[in-house]
Formats: sequence, C-alpha cells, structure tokens
Amino acid sequence: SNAILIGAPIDSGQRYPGCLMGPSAYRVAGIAQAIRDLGHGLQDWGDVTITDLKPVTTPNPAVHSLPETVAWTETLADRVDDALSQDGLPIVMGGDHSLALGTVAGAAAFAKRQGRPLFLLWLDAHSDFHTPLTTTSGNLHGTPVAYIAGRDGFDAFPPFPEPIPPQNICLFGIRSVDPAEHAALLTHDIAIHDMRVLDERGIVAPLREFLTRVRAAGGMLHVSLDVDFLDPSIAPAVGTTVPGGTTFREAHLVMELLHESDLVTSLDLVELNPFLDERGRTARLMVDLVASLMGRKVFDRPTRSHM
Ligand code: DIR
Ligand code: MN
Ligand code: MN
Ligand code: MN
Repeated sequence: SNAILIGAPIDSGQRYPGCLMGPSAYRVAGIAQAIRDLGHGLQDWGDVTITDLKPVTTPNPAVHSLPETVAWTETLADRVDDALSQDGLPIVMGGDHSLALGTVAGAAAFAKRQGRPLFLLWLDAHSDFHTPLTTTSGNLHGTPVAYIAGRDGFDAFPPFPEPIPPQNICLFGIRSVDPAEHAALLTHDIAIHDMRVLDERGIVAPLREFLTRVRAAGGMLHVSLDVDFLDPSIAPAVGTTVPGGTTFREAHLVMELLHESDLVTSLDLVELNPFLDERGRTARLMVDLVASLMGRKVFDRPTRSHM
C-alpha cells in the first residue's frame, strides 16, 4: 500500500505539554524507513498547522482550548480525506487524542462518498466518550468517540459527516472510564473489550469477531492507537498512564492480526509525549508496532492462514 505520513503536532486536547513533539520523535525513530523496508510506497506530507481560530464557545466552563481543537478538527479532516482520495493509507502522527475528532471525520466523509460503512477500532486505556458538556477535566482528548458516535454537545464543531453506528465501534484495552462516560456507554451498543475481558479471553478472539464484522460489511477500518493502550512499564512516555495495559506481545499480536486482515484504511498514533520518554524507547516501540501493522513478521513463512 501507499502510506502517507501526516504530522499533527497538537497538544490542546490535554494539559501536559510535550505531545506536540510527537511527529518529530516518530521521524527520528525511523518510521518512514521502517515502512519502506516492508516494500510499501511512502510519502511524508510534513506537519499540519492551523491558521485562523473561530470564537467558538461551550457552556461547560471546564473546557479549554476549544477554538484550537475545532481548527485542528477541520484541518485534519481535510488532510485525511485528501490522503484517502489519493488511494493512500493515512498514518497520522500525533499529537494528543483530540486529533481523532478530525481524522475520523475525514475518514467518515470519504467513506460516505464511497458508500462504504466505516468501522472504528479504539486501542486505548480510556473510553474517550465524554462530550464537551460532560467532561470534568475539560480535556477534549477525552471526547472523540462521542463525536464519532454522533452524541449531542458538539455544537462548536463541524457536524460529523456520518456518525458511526455504535455497533461499528470497538473499544479495546480500556481500564479507565469516568462516571459520565460509563452511564452513556451503557445506553450505546458499543463493543467494549475492557482489560477484564481481554484478561479472560485473550486478545485474539474478540479482535477476530470485530474484524469478521468489518469484512462482512465491506467496511473501511480506522484504527486509533493511544500510547496508554500499552502497559506503562513498556511505554512510559504518555501523560495519562494507567497500570494494567497490554503487554509487548499482545500489542504486536493485535497489529499482526490487523495486517493479516488487510482491512485497515487509516491509522492514528496518539498521546506520545517524547518529553516523558526514556531515550526514545516509547517512540521506537510505537514505530515497531506500525511495522507489525504494515507486515513485519516475527518469522516469515511462505504462506499464512488468514483469520
Ligand atoms: C479522562 C482521561 N477520562 C478525561 N482521558 C484520557 O480527562 O476525560 N484519554 N486520558 O486518553
Ligand atoms: Mn485516548
Ligand atoms: Mn488514553
Ligand atoms: Mn476519558
């Protein structure tokens, strides 16, 4: 495939400075070469910037940086739609998770024109199901899944092109859900594979169930990978570490299964904070995970069984 790197140095969605260094860290960690080495085409479109801010507001006084986040949403939606329209696989290098307000909107706009359903795989410690009205932290990185699912409260944002039906959304690896998110999730038919479920069932069966549904529907698949999906012991460079995350091999196995499915059409890499990293350790792990998603194998065999 033809990968298109898009840098999104956004850190307005939370309060810990440093995520804006993410795109540089991925480049230094060799993301482009790792993808080329697997035989793919690759373009780097550089880092996106925002220009003019609109005076948007929300009734929730806790929310901060709303005009910036709206501007990023509009700009990134455009870039991702452009990349998909050129038959590319956009890989958006964040930047905090609020960037997914834009990237998934762009994928949804494209999918709508193609008449294809869009599915969402959310690899995260958090459910990110707040709206701007329910968030108590005021950090908009905790809101993208609600925007994508078409919940109310996003008046400041462009209308989401075609909200993803809850049945097409899969939360994977979660272990930190705020009370307001929990209440809202109970009224939505979203597949929730929290760590308790993954401990018991392992990652393979739940992931295959979801991928089987994507394939049967002829769907596009957006994958949003939050660094805190991983256990903090292997991925310390994130502002919101939560113990009990996925292991090195579990995370690679998710990526290997995604590669074998051949279903992924766009990808976010979010919440890396290089200022908190240990000599690039987390950045390199994230690049290695991308390589697994793009076809790097533990051991190459001539033929492989598919899901
Ligand atoms: C928390 C943290 N639920 C909030 N969310 C994070 O601020 O809304 N998402 N860190 O990745
Ligand atoms: Mn997140
Ligand atoms: Mn998270
Ligand atoms: Mn949250």
